[in-house]
Amino acid sequence: MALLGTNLKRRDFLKSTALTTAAVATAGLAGCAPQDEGLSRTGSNAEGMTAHVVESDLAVLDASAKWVTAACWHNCGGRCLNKALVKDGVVVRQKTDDNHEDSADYPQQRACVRGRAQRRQIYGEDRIKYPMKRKSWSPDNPNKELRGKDEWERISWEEALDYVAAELSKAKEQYGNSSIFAEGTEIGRLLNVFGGYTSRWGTGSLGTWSLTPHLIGFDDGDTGTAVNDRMDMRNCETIILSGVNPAWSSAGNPAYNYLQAKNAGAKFIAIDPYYNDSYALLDAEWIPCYPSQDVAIWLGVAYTLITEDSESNPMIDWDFLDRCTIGFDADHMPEGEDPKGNFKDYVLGTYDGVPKTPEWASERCGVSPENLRRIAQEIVPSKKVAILTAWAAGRTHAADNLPQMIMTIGSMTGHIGKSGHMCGISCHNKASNHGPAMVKAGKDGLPAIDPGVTDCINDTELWTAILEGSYNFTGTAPNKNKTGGPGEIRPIDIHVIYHAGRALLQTRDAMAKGIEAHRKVDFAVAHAQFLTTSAKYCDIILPLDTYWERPGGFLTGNREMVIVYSKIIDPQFECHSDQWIACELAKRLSIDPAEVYPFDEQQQFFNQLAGAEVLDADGKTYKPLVTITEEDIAAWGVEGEPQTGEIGLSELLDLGCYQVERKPGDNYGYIAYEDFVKDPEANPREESPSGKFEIFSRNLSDTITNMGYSAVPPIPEYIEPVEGLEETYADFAAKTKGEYPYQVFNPHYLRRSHTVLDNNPWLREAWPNPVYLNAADAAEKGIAEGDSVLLTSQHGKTLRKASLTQRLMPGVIALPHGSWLDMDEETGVDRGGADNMLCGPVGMGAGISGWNSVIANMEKWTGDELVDDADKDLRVIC
Ligand SMILES: Nc1nc2c(c(=O)[nH]1)N[C@H]1C(S)=C(S)[C@@H](COP(=O)(O)OP(=O)(O)OC[C@H]3O[C@@H](n4cnc5c(=O)[nH]c(N)nc54)[C@H](O)[C@@H]3O)O[C@H]1N2
Ligand SMILES: Nc1nc2c(c(=O)[nH]1)N[C@H]1C(S)=C(S)[C@@H](COP(=O)(O)OP(=O)(O)OC[C@H]3O[C@@H](n4cnc5c(=O)[nH]c(N)nc54)[C@H](O)[C@@H]3O)O[C@H]1N2
Ligand SMILES: [Mo]
Repeated sequence: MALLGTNLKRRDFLKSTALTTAAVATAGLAGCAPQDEGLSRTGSNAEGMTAHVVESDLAVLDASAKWVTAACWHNCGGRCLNKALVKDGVVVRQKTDDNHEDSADYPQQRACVRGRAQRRQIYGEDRIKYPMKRKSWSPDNPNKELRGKDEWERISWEEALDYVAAELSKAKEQYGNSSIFAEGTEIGRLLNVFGGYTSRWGTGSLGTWSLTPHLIGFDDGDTGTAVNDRMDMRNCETIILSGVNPAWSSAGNPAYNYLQAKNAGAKFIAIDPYYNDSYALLDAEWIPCYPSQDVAIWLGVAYTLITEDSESNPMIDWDFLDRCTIGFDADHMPEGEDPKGNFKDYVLGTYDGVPKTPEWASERCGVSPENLRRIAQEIVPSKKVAILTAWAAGRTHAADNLPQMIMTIGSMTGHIGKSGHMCGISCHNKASNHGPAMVKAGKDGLPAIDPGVTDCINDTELWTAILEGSYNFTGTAPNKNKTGGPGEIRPIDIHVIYHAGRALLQTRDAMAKGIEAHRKVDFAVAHAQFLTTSAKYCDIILPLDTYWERPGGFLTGNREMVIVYSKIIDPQFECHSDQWIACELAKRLSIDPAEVYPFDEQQQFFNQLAGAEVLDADGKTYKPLVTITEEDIAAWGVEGEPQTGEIGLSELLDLGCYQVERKPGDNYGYIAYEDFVKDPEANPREESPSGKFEIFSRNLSDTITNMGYSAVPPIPEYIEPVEGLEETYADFAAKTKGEYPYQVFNPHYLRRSHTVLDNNPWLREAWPNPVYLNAADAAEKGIAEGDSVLLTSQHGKTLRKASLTQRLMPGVIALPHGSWLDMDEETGVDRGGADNMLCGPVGMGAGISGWNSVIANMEKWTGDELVDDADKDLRVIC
């Protein structure tokens, strides 16, 4: 097992050349191309790195070694094929997709460096190997204040499960089920049978794109706010990317897909505070802007479109506005509304006396007036244009109308619903390629269990609710139900925190409050693979297996393929799955485990295989994917019926991936909103009350305002964000800067998938995780490359080493998302660069986590110099 488990530090590691060569070759740190493919992609691949053949030690490739498809299950937006070479029960190599020849139309699903370094993770010496207990914790004397600081001791599974069951029972008896706060699908099933628990919800990834699009008719079913498929993107002349970085944050093929559009002749324009690697790859022109101010950008553009439109220079698609939208001007207002409330008059300042000119907008978004006018010229209706944005700009305060603003611009220019024209989201695992899934997994068949408790806390108040005893209840899972509110202040009295999914203490708003909340409750427990931030602040840690140690399953999200992974190795040490833990706890809580899981994980996987479907070549009908025989069913020891599909069960498991081949002109093309735009009367938008795109939406304004966080207007007006640009000034009009003069945003970073893989030594070596500063800003503060920098916000302090760049808008700091907290308990300063140390418990609009609207100060750190992450000790506690 301890194959990679030596605690080598970077310096020692580099001393051994032989070891370095072997490790680099096997981990794929140096390159990304599968070993035995031709160099068909010589330029940059999806990660923006040069493809190159890696060396390999052929000695391990003997007959007893077998390639098996391994899960790469993280939430990085990528869906990539990852194969492990297993010899004598140990993974000795990893590789990626070599199932078929690579081409732009039918690309391989290549894994990134993170995925290929996973072996270093699974075999990490810092795995939680046994149940652990905080030394000073006992049921009668919890010593709560020592959470996060205490030492750990190994205990038996029996003891650990008994403790956890006893604490759950105690909380239920003394304070009721709502006193248990838990996160995790599997533990959620158990706790629902146990009578319920308090859950959480948040706008997470999507920010303002989670609720708004649905309320205004700008949500294309399965895929959310959709754009056209990757083949159609090649028909665009101009592609505007506003806050889009697939090279960092959509692993797999999205950046490669954009490159095909470029090869087909498209010009790229980037509107972003950061000239990121995707823009560099696409040779995009850069229009720098401030973060969190995008509504102002588009208002400046809208003003230009309205005022410069004429018959000889048509800048507005009046026909589109007339047929497909309501609320643009006084003639198109919904019945019963004041005609003066229309969008056009707001932009012109007809009634409020403030025309939203490019000059007005420039002051609020940092884009020069000339550039705002030029953006308008670039997107005129006569051109084939894509206006694409990702979720980042929506993860900001006061941007609840941003999706509506983008939809309004797309409608004004007619770039929606036609080939070569598209407007909306391109992000995460659907980046650059929307449309219905061409192949999909079946359901696991587990019956839903009713929640016994309705309490559900928004992320922005998760920790303050625990500390203060009340919160704003806006419904159970408002984002899933696509509606929220009306808000209702409810008392809440949390005594137990149960972490069994997500990395909440690290990834939710207001981490400093989170630490306090963990030190307040009676008991905290985590299922964990490593001593993550959430686990560190608990009393008991239960050692969790990884997806490599489980029966198998599906990974989906890229419409063209599914990955079917298998078990790679036996569970390491005393690790177990969430389901096993739930069943063991059930027994101790007098619950029959069959009530939680009527059948096991093997049957769940089989059900997904049996129910999997693939789209026929007609592009319309789904048919079963997998052929299953009586023998398969007997060999698997499951219940099921034989069936005929497109591929045999063992062949599918061997390939580990089913990808539908695409060709130009096939039937799988997708044009978002096509039917609606062709004939809005016959194909109304189902979600919006008017059936049209609502540029004026009473539905939006009422629904979100009633949630009780802050008022949202019915048209896309500019609202000052809390902790936005204006708040960096003591006096905005006089332009005197204030105590927190910089804006901070959190790029999703290459080393990690959020917090996952942060502790991987190979990846620490590859990506140091600095804080990115504008070089002129740094010079002004006497900060040089590599200096340690203290960032201070109203909510906390964190340290990182500086990386100076000209690619960042002045006044803006980019602090990568997800770096593990490394708290100096003496000073309260985090040495880990944890982004949520700077974020506060600020809820606006639809309960938005506004991580990209944070303000801070920076200074050169005069304390001890920071140790590079790669030179830090791993957290080995057992
Ligand atoms: N400041 C700031 N905060 C942010 C963001 C930001 O940009 N800035 N981004 C936000 C976004 S977009 C997202 S999606 C969230 C992500 O927030 P999270 O989902 O909380 O982040 P992950 O790091 O992916 O957390 C997954 C956790 O689950 C654990 N895990 C892995 N497999 C299993 C398993 O089988 N069972 C259990 N029980 N646990 C498992 C991992 O070890 C890890 O601790 O963060 C959000 N938070
Ligand atoms: N390597 C890696 N990849 C990931 C993740 C990860 O943690 N690591 N997380 C995954 C997840 S769950 C998600 S939700 C996605 C998130 O993916 P995105 O929502 O796309 O977020 P980012 O990649 O952080 O930022 C994209 C771009 O937006 C810019 N930007 C930031 N704020 C603003 C703004 O206010 N306005 C404008 N115009 N631009 C802005 C940034 O500079 C960056 O260039 O990433 C996914 N991919
Ligand atoms: Mo996300």
